[in-house]
Amino acid sequence: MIEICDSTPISMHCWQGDDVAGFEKKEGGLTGGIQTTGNYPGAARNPEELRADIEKAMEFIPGELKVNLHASYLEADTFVDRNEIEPKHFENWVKWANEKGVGLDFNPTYFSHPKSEKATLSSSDENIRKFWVEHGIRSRRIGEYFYKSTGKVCVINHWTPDGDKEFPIDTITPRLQLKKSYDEVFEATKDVVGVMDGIESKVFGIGAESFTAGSHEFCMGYVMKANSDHIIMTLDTGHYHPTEVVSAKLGAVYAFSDHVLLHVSRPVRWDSDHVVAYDDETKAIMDELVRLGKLQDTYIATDFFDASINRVAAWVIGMRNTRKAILNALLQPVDMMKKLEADGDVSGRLAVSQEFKASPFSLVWDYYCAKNNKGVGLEWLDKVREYEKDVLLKR
Ligand code: RNT
Ligand code: ZN
Repeated sequence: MIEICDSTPISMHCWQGDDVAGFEKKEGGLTGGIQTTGNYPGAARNPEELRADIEKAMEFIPGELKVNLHASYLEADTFVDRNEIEPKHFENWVKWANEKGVGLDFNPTYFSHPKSEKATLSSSDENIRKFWVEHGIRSRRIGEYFYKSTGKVCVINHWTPDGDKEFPIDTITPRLQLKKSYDEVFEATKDVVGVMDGIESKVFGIGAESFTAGSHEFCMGYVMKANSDHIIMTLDTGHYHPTEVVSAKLGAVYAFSDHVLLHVSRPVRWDSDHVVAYDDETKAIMDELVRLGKLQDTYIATDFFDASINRVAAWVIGMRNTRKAILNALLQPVDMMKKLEADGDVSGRLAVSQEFKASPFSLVWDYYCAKNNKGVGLEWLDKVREYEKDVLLKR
């Protein structure tokens, strides 16, 4: 079980390190209905600092790792617009990833840009829509470049914030535009290999509270109708109504899909992107994936951004919690519970599942961390504090 846990990749999002700012040489803050709050010192200001911070976090994160980039983390001497991005702008990331032995995932950035103010892929302005379609096309080509240069499949997540503060009168035209745009992106890049494409839905964003073009029904409909081996659903734990949980959706989605991309986050009252906790829902998701026999088919990625605490600590805490939930799930007595259920022993099923919750999991977790030399218990905390003193506070 420890080996399965260890070899299950988690894709760590780069954007925790700099509050989703990116490295484009342009003015303007974070838009798209997402927000980082807090101004803890030490955010990475350039690619070198970001990579150094990721490396520091990696010292304390056990298990197979990938690093997840947004298009806005490109490197170029001058401003390169989103419809001009090319593999060469990510050469340093590839070199670094290969040195570290990690895979790379990718995201087109459909926000924080003057042309994203009203809408992107769902825009009724053909120039704007085409601009973003080109961005999507280029993103898939960069994904293929990552695959070819790292040897690891690149998982691309497509998320667009397009929406409306008020209820639009016409709710179908933007959806038909979005559908057309995704179709055009995939059609123009159908030769691309080594890429999986998650389509991420959302219930609302800040400033787009009443309507989102890429709603759950839209994205699920798109993926199911595409019936493709690479177009899959992305389920972000913060993107549903507060009483809905991703753990309860997986069994239904897997009845129709071979793969799912997970964005592991923590909504607190809303899609607040708090650091992943070792909480009931994170555990329930991993429990469910193991019970379904789908852990290996699920692309697990983290997605949170907290600017109010040490950002390296945020990564370590969130990634360790995600990994903990995977290990804990693998230790469940699944066969026993399935047998009890099949035999109709519903009392036994409840008794076993509840007893398991109090098992001494932390001993196994400590053993796993020690074996991987990633720090037992809170050993990592002093080291991250030292890094804060020596590096982060000097920025
Ligand atoms: C936003 C989505 C999306 C972003 C990242 C930065 O609500 O969750 O995945 O968080 O792409
Ligand atoms: Zn997400």
